[in-house]
Amino acid sequence: YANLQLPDFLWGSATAAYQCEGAWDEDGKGLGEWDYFNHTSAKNINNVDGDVSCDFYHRYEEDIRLLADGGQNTYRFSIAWSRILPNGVGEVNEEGVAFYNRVIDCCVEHGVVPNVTLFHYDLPYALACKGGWLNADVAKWFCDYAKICFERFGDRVKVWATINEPHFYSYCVNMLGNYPPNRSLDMQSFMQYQYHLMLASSLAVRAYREMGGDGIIGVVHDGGVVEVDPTAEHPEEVFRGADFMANRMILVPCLQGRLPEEMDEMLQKLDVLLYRVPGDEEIFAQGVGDYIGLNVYCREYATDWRGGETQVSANNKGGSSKKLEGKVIAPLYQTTCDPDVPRNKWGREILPRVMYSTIMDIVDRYDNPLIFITENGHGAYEDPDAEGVVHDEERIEVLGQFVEHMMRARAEGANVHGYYVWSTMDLYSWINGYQKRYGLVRIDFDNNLARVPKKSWYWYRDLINGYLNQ
Ligand code: BGP
Repeated sequence: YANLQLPDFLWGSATAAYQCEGAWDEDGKGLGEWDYFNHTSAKNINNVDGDVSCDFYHRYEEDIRLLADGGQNTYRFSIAWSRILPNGVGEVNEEGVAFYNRVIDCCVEHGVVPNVTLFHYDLPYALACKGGWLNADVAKWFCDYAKICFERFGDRVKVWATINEPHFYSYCVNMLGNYPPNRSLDMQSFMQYQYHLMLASSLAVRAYREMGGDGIIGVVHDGGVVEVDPTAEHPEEVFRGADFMANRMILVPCLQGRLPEEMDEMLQKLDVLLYRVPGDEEIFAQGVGDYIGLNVYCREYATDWRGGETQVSANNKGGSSKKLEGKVIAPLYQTTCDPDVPRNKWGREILPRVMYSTIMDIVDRYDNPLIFITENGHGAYEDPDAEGVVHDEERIEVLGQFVEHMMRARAEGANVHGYYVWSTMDLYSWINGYQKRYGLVRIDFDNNLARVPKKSWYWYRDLINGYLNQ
């Protein structure tokens, strides 16, 4: 890490293209899968879309300036594939390229390191129509798109992520059925998705090196450590099953350049047949990432499978519903509820110490790789005071604890060199619309999209200053 010309520690915040850009059909942008889904589907739970969102497309200067004023030295954002290639493949849309050039230049002018994700859930609709991540050609499509980005932006972008959360994304699309195209409990597609996403990622990593890329490139994983309920009768089996399902289909290819050794055994138990092509092993072997990005929100709290059929659930409605997130993955394990752990309005555990265990699990088992905490956030409903300021003490409290646990891991030797709050400003939440807020900056969606820093913005600025001046 020392050889890269980057700050010793990257302190920043993150967004994703569809969640903040708006301008869904401007300047030659092609239709994205989420555009199509939110415009047409009855499953658009909150009946909202990202057509305008924060209008980052027109207001990026203000957002990046605010971020820099808040002491942040890095900004993680994603590129919308359909802005660069409106049909997913083929002709480049120069206006899309020009937009990201402006964003990147603006970062550089403010001394902000751009950390760029190539795919954050927004597949071009033209490719979705061809089966998307189930199509055997998808890795090549992705790699061709990635190469264009390396070529056009690689002179200024030195930190790349191929895919955001290949595991959680595949899970939402194919098991929960709350991301388009809403397949439910389709284990076959869930596993095939992860396989193709990691194959695509490895192919792009290899291409980056072949092109002489002089930065670093990795994958962003929804890092949730597996912890087993102490009353489980077969804790080792539970751990193996849950860790395979939640982590190892991503971590092993990214960090060790191969598929997990237990994969065939697990797939057999799950009754899944994976489509693989000769030559894939070589791609995995040549596509080892330089780092792993971890989005840390919660853990996978697991216990023995009690015999039911596979089923999954999530709480999409927030405070009004008592539904908890949970799953039964027959015959491997099921998740369980720890009554002593507080939960947020969406039923997710609030447990900052998992930051430490998530990092240390990877340090111990994957040879202490370079790690960035690419997302960590606290979602809430919140109202501003009369001046429009949000007093988000709860966010400050929770994130402060998460940071302490990260620093504890770092003090014990973990190779952690970056931390990003989710999110830079309030934005569209995939299945919760605009009510669930994560931002350091409030966006008034009813009043001209006015930006007002929250209490947490000031807190984060002081925290960064404190660490930088240590
Ligand atoms: C991560 C995604 C982000 C963001 C965040 C919060 O999984 O990478 O894009 O959405 O979760 O999720 P949500 O808005 O669903 O609460």
